[in-house]
Amino acid sequence: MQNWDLLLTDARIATMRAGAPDYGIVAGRAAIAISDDRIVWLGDESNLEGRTAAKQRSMNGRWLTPALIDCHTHLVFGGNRAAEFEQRLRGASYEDIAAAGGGILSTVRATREASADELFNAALTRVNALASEGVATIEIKSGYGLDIDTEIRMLEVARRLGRESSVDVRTSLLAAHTVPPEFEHNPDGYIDLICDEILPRVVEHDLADAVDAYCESIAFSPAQIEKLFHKASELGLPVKLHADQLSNGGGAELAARFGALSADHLEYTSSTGVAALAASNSVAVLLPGAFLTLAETQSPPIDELRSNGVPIAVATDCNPGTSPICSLRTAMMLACRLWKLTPEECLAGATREAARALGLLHDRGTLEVGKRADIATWDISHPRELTYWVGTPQLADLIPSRQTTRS
Ligand code: DI6
Ligand code: FE
Repeated sequence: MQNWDLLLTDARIATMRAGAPDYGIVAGRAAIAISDDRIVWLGDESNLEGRTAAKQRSMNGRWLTPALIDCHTHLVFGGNRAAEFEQRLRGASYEDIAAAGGGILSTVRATREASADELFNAALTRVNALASEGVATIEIKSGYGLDIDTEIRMLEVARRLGRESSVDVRTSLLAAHTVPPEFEHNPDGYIDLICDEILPRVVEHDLADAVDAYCESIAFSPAQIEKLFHKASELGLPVKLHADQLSNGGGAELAARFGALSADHLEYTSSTGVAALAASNSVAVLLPGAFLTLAETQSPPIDELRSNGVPIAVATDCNPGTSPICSLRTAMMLACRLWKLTPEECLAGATREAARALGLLHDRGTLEVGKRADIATWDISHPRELTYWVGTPQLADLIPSRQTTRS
């Protein structure tokens, strides 16, 4: 009879399995067995039939869920934009500030000036904040360098965070975040620089797992992004898109045309855009932190996304401009309160659907045999509490147990 590495008993388990009702809850007292960091058995404890493990731990009735996944962050950056937040409170718009050379470009200036260690240390604090509330996988984008050296430095810092912190990091090249000052009058030239130099170098050094872009009037047009996405596809990288955040620029349709992993934001996406996403299997990544911070009033088309069967993920968008929010639990609660997602949709959005949005659903995001044993254990009396409390530490443990900081 097999001897597992670890057996967790007397647990309540919400598997979040696709298609399962009610959080995929395993009835009764449940157990989960782990070998080589994979889930090898899971079910009602009474079906264990005497099988044992090298180590056994009672969960004393605690709730277990898949560890959380933040599938959209910009958490490596220099400086901060608290002063712009004050300007916006006094009435300036995000676009006005960007047009005056602030916005993303002010973070670009601060990021270019920061050393790799400075970027790493500041970002590690944010990674640890997310980990402390149960996050085990984080996507991190570049996009505040907008030149070859700084874009690469950002991605190297993100990779280092994956090696030296407790979380697994997936990286996205977002060189097409906005037009850098050097190319103010030649955005097409900048797209060429990304296609001909930045992207090939990033691929050569295996620094990115995907390519992202910002499709917006203050950033890049669909035609410019198409060129970049063709190059990404040629080099074998999946794509994703900041789509229709401030206006309907056909972003969802563009993402769908390229079979994007995800289309993110979507406040201004039309019915045609939703239908295109549904046909493409792209995930809709909703970012309520940016909606709240920008005092946006146009909500993403939640009902249409739902009725068209588009998978919905929820993420922090942690960034210094539009979402200075380093709490996935807060983003989940906001998605409920602002857009009436159900608590179950939000938990699925921060586990299963977030894994899908990163192309990792085969490997994590639900508690199922064969998947990584990325498990969060909670002091709660029902998983719905995970999209209810904010700022209340309820994480008992992340399994396998992880040090918060390894360096
Ligand atoms: N959309 C966002 O919400 C962030 N980037 C993007 O394309 C904002 C980034 C910033 O303002 O620094
Ligand atoms: Fe973003």
